[in-house]
Amino acid sequence: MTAAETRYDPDNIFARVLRGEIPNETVAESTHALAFRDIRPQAPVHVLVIPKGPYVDAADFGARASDEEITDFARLLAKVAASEGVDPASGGSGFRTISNAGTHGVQEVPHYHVHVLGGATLGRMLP
Ligand code: DGP
Repeated sequence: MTAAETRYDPDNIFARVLRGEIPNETVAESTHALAFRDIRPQAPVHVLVIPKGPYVDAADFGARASDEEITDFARLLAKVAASEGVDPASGGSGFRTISNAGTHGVQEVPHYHVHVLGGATLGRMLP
């Protein structure tokens, strides 16, 4: 096992969601990814998109996932933005994606996930 693989905790909350041990409100699913509603929504639309594979964060996913997994993940995220009605390309008013990593990123769940937030004007986080 590589160092990156051993860094992954197979008992983290989203691994347990993927195993069906914790219920979730699924929004969409693909071969390699799952999208479900955040348990503590910070906006009217707050969906988490996660890969089914054991990746800790965006850098780990980008370094170790296959091209097929990465494409599948991006396509599912696009599908969620459209189905949640927030994708500007299909008449939505827009959305934000956030992915926290590590201590400074204040990542709570150590399984890579992207927050898709929308449904209201969001506060600016960057200058
Ligand atoms: P973060 O790791 O800081 O990017 O945020 C993790 C998010 O996961 C946080 O917004 C709350 C959400 N969350 C934590 N536990 C659960 C859970 O059991 N189910 C769902 N649907 N969301 C969860």
